[in-house]
Amino acid sequence: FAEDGSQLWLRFPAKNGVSADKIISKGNNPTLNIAKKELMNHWQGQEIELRTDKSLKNLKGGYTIKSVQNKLVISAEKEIGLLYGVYHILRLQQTNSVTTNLNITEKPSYDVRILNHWDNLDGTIERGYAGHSLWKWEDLPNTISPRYEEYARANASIGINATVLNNVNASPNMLRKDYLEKVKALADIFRPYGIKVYLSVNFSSPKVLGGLENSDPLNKDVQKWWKDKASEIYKLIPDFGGFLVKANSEGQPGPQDYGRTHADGANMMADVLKPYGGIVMWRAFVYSPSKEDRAKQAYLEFVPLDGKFRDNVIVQIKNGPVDFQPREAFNPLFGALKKTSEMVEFQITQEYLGQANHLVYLAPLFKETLDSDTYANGKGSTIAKITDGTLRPAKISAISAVANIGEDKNWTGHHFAQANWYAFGRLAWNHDLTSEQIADEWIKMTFTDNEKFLNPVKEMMLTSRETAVDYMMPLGLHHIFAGGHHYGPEPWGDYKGGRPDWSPVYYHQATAQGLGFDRTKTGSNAVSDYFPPLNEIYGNVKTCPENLILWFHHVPWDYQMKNGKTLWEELSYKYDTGVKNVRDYQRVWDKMQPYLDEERFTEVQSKLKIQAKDAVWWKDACLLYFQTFSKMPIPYDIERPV
Ligand code: GCW
Repeated sequence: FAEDGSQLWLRFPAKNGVSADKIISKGNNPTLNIAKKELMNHWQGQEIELRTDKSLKNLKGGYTIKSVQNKLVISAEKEIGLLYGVYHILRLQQTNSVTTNLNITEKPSYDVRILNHWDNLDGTIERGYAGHSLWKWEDLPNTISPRYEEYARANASIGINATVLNNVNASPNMLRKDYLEKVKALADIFRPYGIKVYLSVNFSSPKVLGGLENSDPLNKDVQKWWKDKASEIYKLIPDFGGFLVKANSEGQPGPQDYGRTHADGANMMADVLKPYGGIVMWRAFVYSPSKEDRAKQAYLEFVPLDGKFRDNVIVQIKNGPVDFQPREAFNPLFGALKKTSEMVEFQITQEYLGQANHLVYLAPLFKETLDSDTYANGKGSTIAKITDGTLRPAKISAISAVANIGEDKNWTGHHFAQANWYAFGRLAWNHDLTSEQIADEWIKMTFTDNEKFLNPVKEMMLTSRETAVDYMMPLGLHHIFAGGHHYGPEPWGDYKGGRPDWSPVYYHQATAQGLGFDRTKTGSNAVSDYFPPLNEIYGNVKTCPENLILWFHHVPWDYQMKNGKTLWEELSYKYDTGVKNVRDYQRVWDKMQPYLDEERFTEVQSKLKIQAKDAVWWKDACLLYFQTFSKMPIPYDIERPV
C-alpha cells in the first residue's frame, strides 16, 4: 500500500481474493463484471452467488445478503445492487465482521445520492482545499486519467450514485458541444459504477452561448434553445441526470431578471428534461442585500411558490438558512413546502470549518440536521422523514453535498476529511446510521481495528465538530469569518461600502448591552418561520436551546445561563474549551504513532498543530473584540490572550 492516503477506505487485502470458480453469476454486464473483479481481487471468504431478482424491485437499488448453506447469496433487482452488496461484504471483511449467518436487507434512504462539485472549467475549485479539479478538461475526451475510475469506485463503494461535475456558479461554456463530449467521456466511465452525471447550468446560456436576445423562460426561442440542448445532451449521454441551478443569487442570472419567478425558470427546464426522465435541482440559496434578515429570504421567496413546480423539480435547500456555518438552526423551508419535493444540500468541503487544516468530523452536523424535528406534520416530522418520502410521498427523493475532492494524492487535503466524504455517502444510503457507527467503520477500514487506536481516535472524531463550534462560534454565533476566504476570525468586519449582509457585525450585533441577533418578534421575527411549538421554543430566551441562543436572541452580557454563569463567562469558557480540546487531540494523536504509518501520522500531526494555533487565534480574537463591548474581565482560569 502507498501510505499517502490515496487508497481512501478501500484498503482491502490486495490481489488474493477468491478464484473465479467460487463466484456463481449469470450474465456479462459491465457492472456485474466489476462486482466479480472486486471479489476475485479481494474476497477471501466462502463461495458466493450474485443473483438478479426482479421481485426485489421494492428495494429501489438495494440488495439482500444471505448465508445459504455453505455459500453467500447476494440478490438485487439490478446489477448495481449486486455491486453495492459486494462492497458491503468487503466492508464486513475489512472490519472483521463477517459472520456465518448473514441475513441482511438494505434499501437506500434516498433515490438520488449526489455530490456537487464546485469545479470550474479552468481547473480551479470554488471552496476546494484539496488541490485542483480532478477533471482534466483540457485533456478530455482523449486522455483519460485513471483517477476517474478510482473516483467512481470510491463513490460506488458507499452508494453515491450521482454527481454534478461543475460549479453552481456555472460557466455557460459547460453546455458547449466540445465540453459535452468531454462530459460524455466521464459519464461512460462512471456508468458501470452506477453513477449518473448532472450539470450545473447558467440561466443565461441561451443568450450568452446561443446568441439569443435574452434568456427569458417564457420566450419561445429560449424554450426551444433548451429543448434542442437537452436533445443534444441525451444523444451523447442517454442516462444524463439533469440540471442543478443557482439562479438569482450572489449575482447569478435567473428568471427574476425578466420579472419571472423561480417556478417559471425551473419549470421551463423541467419540461425539456421530462421526456428523458431528467430532473431539475433548483437551489433555494437565494438572498440579496436587502433590509430583510438573510435567514428569512429564501423562505419568503419559495413558500408562495409551493405547488407551482413541475413534478420533476426538486428544491435543493442548504441545511441552514444562512450558509453552512459551524452551527445553524435548521432551515425552516424544510417542511414548509408541502407540495414540492425538497432535498438537503450539505457542504462536505470545509469552507467554514477550517478548510483542509482542521480535523472536523461532519457526521454529527449532518445528523443534527436530518434528525431535527420540524413539526411540519406534527411531532416526529424530522428533516430526514420529510425528504426521504416517509411523510410526503416525495416524487423524487434526493440528498446532496458539496464535495471536498481534488487532485491531492489523498483526495481531500486532510486525511480525516476523507471521513466526511465517506460519512455523507453512508448517511445518504442510510440516514439511520449513527455518527459513531460510521466513524467506527471508517477508522477500521482506513487505519486499523486495534482498540488502542480505534477508541481514542473515534472519541476525537465524535467530539471534533462541537470543538470547532466552541473555538469558532459558540452559543449560536455565526458568520464572523474573515471576508472572502472565510478561514479565520474577523468579528470586527464591517463592510459599510460593500455588502452589509456580508459583514460579521451584522450577524453578531454586539453592543454595550449584549450579543446576538434578535430573530424574535422584537427583531426580524425569523422565529415565526418555524412550526409550533418551535416558534415559541426558539422565540423565548428561557426555552431556546443555549447552543442557538445568540442565533435567535440579543442576550445581555450578564444574562444568567442555565449553569449559573453569565453570558460573558460562558462565552469565554466555550472558546477556552475549544482550545483545550484541540490540545487534547494533539496529545491523543501523538500516542497513536505506533499504530499507523509514518506518513499519515506526521501529516495529521502537523495539521493538528495548525488547528491548535488557529483555535487560539479564534479565541483571542473573538474574546478581545467582544470584550470591547462587554467590558467584563476574562475569567481568571482561562488561558490569557497573547
Ligand atoms: O457558501 C457560499 C460560498 C460561495 C458559494 C455559495 C453558494 C458557489 O461562499 O462560494 O458559491 O455559497 O452556495 O452558492
